[in-house]
Amino acid sequence: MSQAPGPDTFAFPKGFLWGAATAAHQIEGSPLADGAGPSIWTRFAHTPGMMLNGDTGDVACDHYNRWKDDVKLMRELGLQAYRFSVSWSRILPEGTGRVNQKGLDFYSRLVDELLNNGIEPLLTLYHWDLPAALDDRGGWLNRDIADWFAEYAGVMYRELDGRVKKWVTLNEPWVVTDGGYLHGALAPGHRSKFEAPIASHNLMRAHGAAVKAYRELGRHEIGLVVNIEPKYPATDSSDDAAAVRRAHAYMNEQYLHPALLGHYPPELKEIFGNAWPEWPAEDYELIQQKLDFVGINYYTRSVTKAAESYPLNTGVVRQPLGTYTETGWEVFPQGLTDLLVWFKQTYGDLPVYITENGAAFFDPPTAMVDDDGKRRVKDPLRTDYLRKHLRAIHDAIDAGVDVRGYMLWSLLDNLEWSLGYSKRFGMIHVNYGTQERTPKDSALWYSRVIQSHGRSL
Ligand code: LGS
Repeated sequence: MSQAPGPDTFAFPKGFLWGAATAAHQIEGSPLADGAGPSIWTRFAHTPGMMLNGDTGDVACDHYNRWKDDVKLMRELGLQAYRFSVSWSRILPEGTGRVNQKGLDFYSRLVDELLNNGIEPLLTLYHWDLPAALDDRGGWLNRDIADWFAEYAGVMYRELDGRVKKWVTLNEPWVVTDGGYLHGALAPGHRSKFEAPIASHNLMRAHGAAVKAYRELGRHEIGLVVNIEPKYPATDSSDDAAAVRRAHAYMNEQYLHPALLGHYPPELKEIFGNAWPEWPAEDYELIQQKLDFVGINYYTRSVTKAAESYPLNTGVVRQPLGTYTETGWEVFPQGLTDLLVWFKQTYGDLPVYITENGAAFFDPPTAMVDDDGKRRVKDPLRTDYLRKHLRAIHDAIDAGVDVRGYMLWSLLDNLEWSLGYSKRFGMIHVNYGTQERTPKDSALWYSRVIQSHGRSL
């Protein structure tokens, strides 16, 4: 029989960092303001047919103008950390070369405001918005991108390393290649089995080059953020076991293996066949740099079976008794414990941050006004999701995994990439007609969790 949780059951380790996350293109708006160059996402969103309902990031949450108010909201909720990303083409409008001081100033002011409010910044250098000028030169398919990325990273380190102490090179390289180069639902919208491995490999070379540059120019911590989705077999057949192996290698090991172990999992060759190239030995040396932490984004698991699909030959089995979010992802908190334990067993005792976790559930476009005249958004499903996942993290910590913090996805409702504004992940509701922000009930709940350092879970 399981015991009812007592007051200290969910106390988190000292120093555990509670925060929330966003990404530049999803919240900022004003993509061309103050001399910024276009990114592939600005271009993609303006290509007819690519975005649900024709939505674009032109206004988004107008965070580019409302950043000060947004930091105030963070402080009011008691956040200790804020993970955000920098838009490369605000800093280097052509991707390399000329630095746009006004772009740098925007992030510099944001960081100062965070620090003045006692909020620790976690800065992601690349959250998918490649400068369009670099896409015109081949983007992630061009080997030179490792140098381009290190150049941009260097500009940021020089400007902010005194004030930013936690840096992330890339957010979810798997999504960049699977969505951007293999299946085409995300920018730059390519569909090629031959391009995807090249883009993946260059992402990892760029990651390595940026970490290497950090060791020369920075003095704090740097890591990589990956999305991990544990794979469970649909049946105990050997075909399904092989499908799980392929899906796991493709999604969960493709980036962590080279970054931390210095090689790719052998299944990639099996999946991509002759589209998987042999890489020069020195590439692996560049990719495998010492990291200070790994960031893990977790949303769901998949129950996997062997099935005809391109190029993995796997399928996902919907669970008849499962709970699903608005994006159709199964709610499965145990998967987060399992993956953290797997991470420790596979890669050792590296510190881990949960850099994203959260859920889209239906919230109305306008907050309701309660009897007491206050605006409110009741979102019990999100609170339930968050509570269960935080408990799952606690279980992993009990099992010995060194988890250092939790960044809820997301601070604000925002542009969910090609799904536009149709999916709301925020703990703060955004009325896109008025830009009015309303902390949802889940945000008020999270605020109490932070205050009690997890005890109120
Ligand atoms: O907004 C993105 C969030 C939302 O859900 C964020 O920018 C990304 O970093 C991250 O990919 N995000 C995200 N990922 C969940 C992916 C789950 C895919 C499940 C597919 C099952 C069929």
